[in-house]
Amino acid sequence: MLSRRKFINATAMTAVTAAAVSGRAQAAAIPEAATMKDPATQPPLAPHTGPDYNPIVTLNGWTAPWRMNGDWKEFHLVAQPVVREIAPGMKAYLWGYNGQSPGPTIEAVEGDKVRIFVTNKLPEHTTVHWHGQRLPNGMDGVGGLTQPHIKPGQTFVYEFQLRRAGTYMYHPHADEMVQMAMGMMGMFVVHPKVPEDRRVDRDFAFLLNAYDIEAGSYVPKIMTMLEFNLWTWNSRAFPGIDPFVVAKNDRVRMRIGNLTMTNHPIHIHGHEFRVSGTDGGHVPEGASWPEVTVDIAVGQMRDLEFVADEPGDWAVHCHKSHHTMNAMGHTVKTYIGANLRGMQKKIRTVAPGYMPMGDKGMADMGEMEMPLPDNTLPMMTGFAQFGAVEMGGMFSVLKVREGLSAGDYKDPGSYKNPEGTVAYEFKGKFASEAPRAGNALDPKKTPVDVRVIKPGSKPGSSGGHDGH
Ligand SMILES: [Cu+2]
Repeated sequence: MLSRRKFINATAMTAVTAAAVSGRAQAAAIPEAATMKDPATQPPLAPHTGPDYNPIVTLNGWTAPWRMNGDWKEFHLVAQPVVREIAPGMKAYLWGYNGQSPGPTIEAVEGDKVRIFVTNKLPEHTTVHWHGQRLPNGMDGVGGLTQPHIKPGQTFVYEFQLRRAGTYMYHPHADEMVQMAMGMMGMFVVHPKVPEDRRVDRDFAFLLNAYDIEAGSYVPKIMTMLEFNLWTWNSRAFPGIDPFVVAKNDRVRMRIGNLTMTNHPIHIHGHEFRVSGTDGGHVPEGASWPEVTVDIAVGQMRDLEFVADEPGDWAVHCHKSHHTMNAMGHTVKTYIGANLRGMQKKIRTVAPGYMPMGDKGMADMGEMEMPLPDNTLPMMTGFAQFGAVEMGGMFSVLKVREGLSAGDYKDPGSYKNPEGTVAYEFKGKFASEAPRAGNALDPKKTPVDVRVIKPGSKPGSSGGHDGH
């Protein structure tokens, strides 16, 4: 704990050494490490020092507070075990920073000198790597290679100047497989020095991550390489992921980083976006490209930008359909087309209430309230105004509404579709009951010419190879 007098002394020292390149003397006083208990999206943290910028909204997350010490912006991360709610009904025992996994988003401005204190409260050593940043080699956070490991109980200091604006991540480079499987990661956003540069109205950020937590247990299986059962955004799974709430005609940015072990094609409905940022920083406007889905590879960051000019509730999701499911058994047999009804009677003699499932697909599961083991999530779930959404995992909703005031991120509820703009059930007559005159496809009028051609031969030729 830091006494007030020590703090004042440290501040006084700042005045003396302000011109020094290294801030080692100033680092003597550690800023308090804020913690967050709430897994909901926290209001953006407006800058209270330096140039103005539009602050980040971290999906189901928050921004790390900082203090100025001379011309250094100081942050304090505490690596520690945390309890993270993945979605209501399921909690995971993870490792993270400052009370959550992911850790808080670090936000600063191009040109800022940042000093980041990292305290290790884990049971094993760690480091922090500042993924994508240009910095002195010794600040890169690769345990053993660029620095000694941070042992449990130790606090290390990272100091560097932010040389380019863009979207970055942070994560350990120490027992990496375990520590990342346990949820240790965060985002790092560097705003441009000129506040007007690439300004948007709503700037969202989230990480793609994944866990393998068996139903009924709480700790991720760290040896899993690909068969994860929880595909998450910022360690949350649908319906636990908050919506992206935006006002109609807002300029929207989504900054996405991938720290899973596979790629994720992220798809936004109803709008085209431009890929405006990559690992290398901002893409010049003329070189940005339009998409409705962008594949984000392992270790990559992508910025997507669009004008939200279509009101509605638009799905935003990973396009790998297994990644929009929660905990599922990959060994479940496929029964589509099988007649399970005959079996039902027999099985019910030994298992009353047995219900065959899956012979018509699995849509039934979205609506069914089946008893689940403790601490897991239904595979397909979530309800909206028209019924079961049948999703889980990496899925959320972009809610574009008219007349939202700036800074209003409250869930506005379901979209009220204007009359006559919702797909509806056809109640008229089918074509077979009222055939059109002169239907060219009517087999009675136009006999279909079917010929079987010997493989390897061309129609009209005698077969065999040409030219010999
Ligand atoms: Cu995916």
